[in-house]
Amino acid sequence: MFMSDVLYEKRGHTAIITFNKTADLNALSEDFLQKIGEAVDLVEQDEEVYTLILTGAGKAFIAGADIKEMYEKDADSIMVWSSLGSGLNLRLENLKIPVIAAINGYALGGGLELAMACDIRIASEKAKMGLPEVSLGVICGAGGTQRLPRIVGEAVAKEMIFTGKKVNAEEALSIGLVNRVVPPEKLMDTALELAAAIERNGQIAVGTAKAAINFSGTSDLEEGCLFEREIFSKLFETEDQKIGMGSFLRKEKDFKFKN
Ligand code: CO8
Repeated sequence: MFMSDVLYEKRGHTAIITFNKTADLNALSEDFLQKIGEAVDLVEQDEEVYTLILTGAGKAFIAGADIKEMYEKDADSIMVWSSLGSGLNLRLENLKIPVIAAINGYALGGGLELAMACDIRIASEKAKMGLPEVSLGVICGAGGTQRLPRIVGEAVAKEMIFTGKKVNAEEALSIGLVNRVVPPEKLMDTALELAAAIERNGQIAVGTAKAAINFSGTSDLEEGCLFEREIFSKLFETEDQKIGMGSFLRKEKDFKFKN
């Protein structure tokens, strides 16, 4: 499906959203944010989609929020606008399925904020990432100050945010900002292989694991373990549990989960 500057495609159980507004390096304007949101609607409405890959066309994943559009804003209008970005990121983070960011190039400001709301980040060797907002006289407005320290730790996050410096793919790997780095021509294949490895498993279990891991970000250990135990036990009401464990016991290798 083609939605002007956002491309939506399905390959088997994998949905791919490609940011395709190359003239301004996929800068996040209000209109563009809305279009990305519409593509995410398609993912949410389709129960046959098990994983989502986000990537960019051209030399950027997303080079940040649209500076031309932001320049004219005041404190009230920017709140409305940045809540669109924050809302999109929270939606991605809370999608029931795993979301993989395949970072092809620049992921800056709002672009890195969006990538950080994804579950797994794979970077091309050409990727450059950073939160340069302070160089524009502002700070992150879509969760960057909250997610970066959770991912890389507070000290590294503070250095990156206070300096606004960009890190390349290898540096990003060394601080845990991305899961792996691959040559540009292998980026999509790697993301698709990862998606396929996830899709072979029980999808209710994968979604439940995502919910449990996300919960760990906002809870203490005791609460988290309690939450895990509750949703772990609910999985014993699913057919997938009987299929997965039964197949192991019968030594069947070639079996499929319910969905
Ligand atoms: N906004 C608007 N236009 C942009 C942006 C942007 N963020 N980034 C690039 N462009 C445009 C350029 O203006 C240029 O347009 P034109 O051809 O009309 O002059 C075109 O894209 C190509 O860019 P360059 O010529 O600059 O390409 P280079 O390869 O020379 O440089 C860079 C690439 C280094 C990525 C450079 O474009 C750059 O520094 N861009 C800005 C990066 C940045 O500062 N991003 C952070 C923005 S602030 C932010 O994201 C705050 C988020 C707050 C909340 C978000 C809610 C959604």
